[in-house]
Amino acid sequence: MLVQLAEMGSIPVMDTGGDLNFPNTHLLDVTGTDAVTRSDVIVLLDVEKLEQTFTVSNRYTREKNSRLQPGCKVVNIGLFDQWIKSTTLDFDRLWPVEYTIAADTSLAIPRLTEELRRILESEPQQKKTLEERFNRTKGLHDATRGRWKQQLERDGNREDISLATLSQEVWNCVKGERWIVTGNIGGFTRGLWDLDRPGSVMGGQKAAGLGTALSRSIGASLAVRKDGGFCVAFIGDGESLYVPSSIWTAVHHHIPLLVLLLDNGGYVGEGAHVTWASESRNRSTANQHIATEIQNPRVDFAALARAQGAYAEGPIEKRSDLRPAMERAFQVMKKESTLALVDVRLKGREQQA
Ligand SMILES: Cc1ncc(C[n+]2csc(CCOP(=O)(O)OP(=O)(O)O)c2C)c(N)n1
Ligand SMILES: [Mg+2]
Repeated sequence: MLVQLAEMGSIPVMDTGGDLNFPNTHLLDVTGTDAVTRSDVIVLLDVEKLEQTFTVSNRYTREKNSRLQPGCKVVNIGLFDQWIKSTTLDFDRLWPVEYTIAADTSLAIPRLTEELRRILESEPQQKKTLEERFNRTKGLHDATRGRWKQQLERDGNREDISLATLSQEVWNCVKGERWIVTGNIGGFTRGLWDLDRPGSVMGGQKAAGLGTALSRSIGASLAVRKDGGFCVAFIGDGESLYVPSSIWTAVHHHIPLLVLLLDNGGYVGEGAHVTWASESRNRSTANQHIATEIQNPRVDFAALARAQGAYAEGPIEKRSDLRPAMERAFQVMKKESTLALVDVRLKGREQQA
């Protein structure tokens, strides 16, 4: 539906990181570009957090700057406004919009498409403008996809495992299957995979609550199991330790799930924040490791999974070991309909998000 609307008006489309509604392979997909900064009209369809979408914020100083150019008109279509109440943590600061239209977007999009068709039929001179916009958008799309590929190529000589190479290796293994992916590993699944099947991405987590990743992935796998599907989950080492017993649940119920355990030795995002905060206040960083590192000993995640009857590989540190280990895990997961985990040691303190 959204593809039809976009193609009708040569409209660039941006995904804000929820469930997949527009293929990343489509030439009108401009996710991850600065298209929003140059728009004069923006239509939001089921976008929940306007401030997050429209501002660049500095993680540390908390300073926020609007990405919209002056005079840009925003039309908000969806139902999220209906549940706004009491706490701004749920929805950010209220963002000024031109119109708010309460609607089920599955009904609104066909209506918009029809209306657009009617207008374009009566204004054939618009054709050239649409063509020009299509070409500009295609250029933006290709350049962005190209940058993700370049990053992958740059990591090509590394002996250790980067997020780009991990993402690509997993893709090589599962493409053509009925997967549903969760965890965006620094944007590389969006950047390198072909996400073109509705329902193939399980999007963002509310409140960023740790402990949800494993259990949500098991739920997703359960939902697609009857169609021969399975979930591919990229999960942080810290995150996975919140509810490790959910591994047992997946094994017990024969739920197929491929877990790529992003083992960077701790709460690396948190650790970086502690370091930054200490440095900016002229304090020592000597205690930065406390409550952020999970080391001495490192956790043997493969053993943790095996202890609960799951199949496991790892820790894998070398890139050359990754593909065979993943192939083995993948085969067992499919054949035995169970959870298979690959513990991937990330050097260079790579972060999950
Ligand atoms: C229930 C809960 N407790 C604590 C936090 C704070 N928190 C955010 S990220 C994080 C560490 C995550 O570590 P990991 O999954 O290893 O990811 P990494 O930063 O290493 O990529 C913590 C503790 C949270 N979001 N939710
Ligand atoms: Mg970690």
